[in-house]
Amino acid sequence: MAAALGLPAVAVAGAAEATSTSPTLNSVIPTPVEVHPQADAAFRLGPLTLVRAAGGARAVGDQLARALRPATGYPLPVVPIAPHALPTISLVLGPAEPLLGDEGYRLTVDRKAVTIRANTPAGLFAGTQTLRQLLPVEIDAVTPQRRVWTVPGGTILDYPRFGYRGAMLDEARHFHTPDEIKAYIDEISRFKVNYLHLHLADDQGWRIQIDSWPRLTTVGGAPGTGVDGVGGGYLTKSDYRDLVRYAAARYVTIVPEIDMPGHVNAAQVAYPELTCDGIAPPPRTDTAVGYSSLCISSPTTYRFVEDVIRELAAMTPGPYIHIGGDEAHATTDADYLTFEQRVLPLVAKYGKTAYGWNEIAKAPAASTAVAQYWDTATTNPTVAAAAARGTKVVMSPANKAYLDMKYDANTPLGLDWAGFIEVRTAYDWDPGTLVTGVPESAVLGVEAPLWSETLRKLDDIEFMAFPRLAAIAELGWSPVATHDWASFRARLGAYGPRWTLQGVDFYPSPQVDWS
Ligand code: TNX
Repeated sequence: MAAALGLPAVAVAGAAEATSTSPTLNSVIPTPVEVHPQADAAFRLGPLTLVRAAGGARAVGDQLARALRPATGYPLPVVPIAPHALPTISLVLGPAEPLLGDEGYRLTVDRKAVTIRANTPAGLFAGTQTLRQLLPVEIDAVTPQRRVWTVPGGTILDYPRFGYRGAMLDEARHFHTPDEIKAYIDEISRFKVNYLHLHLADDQGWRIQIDSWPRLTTVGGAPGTGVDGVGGGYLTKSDYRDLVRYAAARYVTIVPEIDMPGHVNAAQVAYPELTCDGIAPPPRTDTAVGYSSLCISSPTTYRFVEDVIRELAAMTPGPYIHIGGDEAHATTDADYLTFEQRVLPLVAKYGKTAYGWNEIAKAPAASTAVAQYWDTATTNPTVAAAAARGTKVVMSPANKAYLDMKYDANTPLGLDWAGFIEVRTAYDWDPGTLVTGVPESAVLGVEAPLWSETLRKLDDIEFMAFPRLAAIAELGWSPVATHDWASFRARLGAYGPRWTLQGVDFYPSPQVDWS
């Protein structure tokens, strides 16, 4: 093609030595709805390739070009209109196609062009994540690589099974910095994960600035807070807003959580008036749960809760405020109901949908809320009854989706109260049929929580999250008919070198043949 146009030949010197095999159209994680490979239709990225993206597609085009430039060394200019003769990656919004919804896309690859079409920029972004996986693994290198950059020919039609595909990071037990959170956002968005839930307060620490209760962070986020006293730190409002923006640019929505009425020891250390006896409890740096409770009969409690919800809602453009509700073992059942009946509606007062751990399903007011299922049982009559009344459910069964569970007895990090979770265990379940009486129509999606009692740094997060997060992402995105361990295992094995090149410290599970 280049020769026919009188253009310089693509720099292929050394390409013959490239060792990795090029991916096929069937290599993508999460696997797409439909894949139709076409022989002899591969697209070759070269020094003259353009990225065509106009209007609402421009930002995604810029991001794609930025992602592809370092390894290829090609300029990849982003232009609104491209001459037909030049090899082009086109990102096109519309014409509207209902099947694709808000996040779907069509990808077409032939010799002349790669075209991604979607109804929305989010759909284009999803398509570009697919495209990155169709390029040779060296595309994830940070320095120029001499090799031939081809994309296999054919077409992909793709859209998600569930609208909610989440990851959760526990900021309370050990604080993770904004840069670490951003790295995690980059890593999860590669798999079309579209929500990041931040667990911002717990017994050991409080990690988000609240102006009307400043000691929450000056005391609750001070040095020495966190498990083992090494997790100090907190997000200022400006840090948080910056994270919200950073995530939004990757089509990830932040879900903030303040856990209540239990898991509040750090708040009570800062403000003793949040206890019933007015006496500050000692700060806690251990990993016990279930010992603290807000004072359910006190008006101060509700002033506090409303202030926190109002300030969180004001800095959160996303639809959800998570109010915890788990393991309230120091709250009586009657008090728990009183509390939830009063607090769940407060979230709606500030324009957001209430979200909580599955215990909130006990409260009638949860019928308009989202319940996060962390139970390990496949029957839970309370959650099933709530689902029948309208509660939507996000599936995070602790024995399958908890990224803080050890892979096996030898895993140096993590906990094991819900069992060991190897990659296959994380993959082999169906969110649409897991819990009796919670039909797929009641399931909003899936989330993989990562509690950080044992996790201090980004490498720790990566080691526990990957590869299992990819398994949960596939359960959330791909049609149930495509579910296939042998296929997933093979695609994962081929993905390993991408993590290596990105510097992601993944767990090399013995269940997978890593390339
Ligand atoms: C249970 S799961 C908790 C957390 C712990 C986690 C550790 C849930 C809603 N609560 O407080 O961090 O176990 O795996």
